Amino acid sequence: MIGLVLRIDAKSCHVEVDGKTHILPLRGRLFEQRSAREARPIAVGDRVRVTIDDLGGAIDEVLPRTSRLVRRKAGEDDTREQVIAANVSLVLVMASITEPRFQPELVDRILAGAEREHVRAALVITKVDRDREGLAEEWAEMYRTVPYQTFVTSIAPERETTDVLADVRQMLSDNTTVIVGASGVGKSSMVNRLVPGLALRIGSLGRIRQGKHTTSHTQIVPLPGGGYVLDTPGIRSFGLQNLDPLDLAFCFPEIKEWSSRCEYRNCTHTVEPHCAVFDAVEQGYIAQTRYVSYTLMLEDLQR
Ligand SMILES: Nc1nc2c(ncn2[C@@H]2O[C@H](COP(=O)(O)OP(=O)(O)OP(=O)(O)O)[C@@H](O)[C@H]2O)c(=O)[nH]1
Ligand SMILES: [Mg+2]
Ligand SMILES: [Zn+2]
Repeated sequence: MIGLVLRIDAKSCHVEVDGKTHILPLRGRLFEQRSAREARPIAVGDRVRVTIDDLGGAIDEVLPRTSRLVRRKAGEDDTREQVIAANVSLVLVMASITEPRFQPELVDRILAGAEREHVRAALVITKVDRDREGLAEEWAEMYRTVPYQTFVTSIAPERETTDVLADVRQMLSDNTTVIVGASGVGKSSMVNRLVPGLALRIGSLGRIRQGKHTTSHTQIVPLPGGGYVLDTPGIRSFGLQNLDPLDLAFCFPEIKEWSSRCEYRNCTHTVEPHCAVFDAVEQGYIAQTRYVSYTLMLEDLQR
């Protein structure tokens, strides 16, 4: 039988088989077979072959993935990969304009992670009800030139962006979407808003200011109008690894576009003369913040 992994706990997984949820352990051999790079042999969104029997059953095999979103596992010395989600068709990067503050580098890192795996990405900038200076629209304009589809939202009852939320829902209904972003930006709140009756746990601002996370496990939620969303725990960092530094430019669509005009084919767009990317930054065709994110990620990869 084939099932869908809905959620992963320390020793077992929640797997949906024929519309019913089973809690199943993994066969030991799955740990032996996993690639040395991966911290865990299974991820939420995986399709699995399972046996269900009188004793409960087990997960026998993880089927090949159509896509994955992967980052370097958090922690200084850990160089293994963490697969955040498997078999997704859309990565929705979520950031708030304030509380917590907008972090362009984190946004760019996740976007680059999606590009690397050739998964479509889009951006939600939320809590616009708290945006006194109109910064959310400025950031959105910039990301639309990259180009990324970008939504500026609020779910605050009195200042809700109802039309834009309908657009977000429309996009999600066609996809299996993983929502990724820092803790406290409002990921679970957004999923609750889109799924009537759902009550995912939401953080309080006091806890968020103390750096406490609310969502502790990734889980899949089916949407009433079609599609699935994966709500994930907030992340502080998103590192890429096992990537040739020269391939990083391909993870930034606008840098890739300009790089064809650089004088050197192996240009890293940092110190080389006649670099079209550097000129495009100087002339304002590429945003400074995007270029800074690129150079910081490049330094990580060259280390
Ligand atoms: N003002 C305002 N607050 C919001 C909005 N969306 C969410 N919040 C608040 O932001 C806080 C955090 O929301 P969560 O949904 O728990 O954030 P999260 O991204 O799921 O956080 P983690 O699970 O820790 O990753 C809550 O207090 C929400 O009420 C919004 O559009 N405007
Ligand atoms: Mg959450
Ligand atoms: Zn260059």
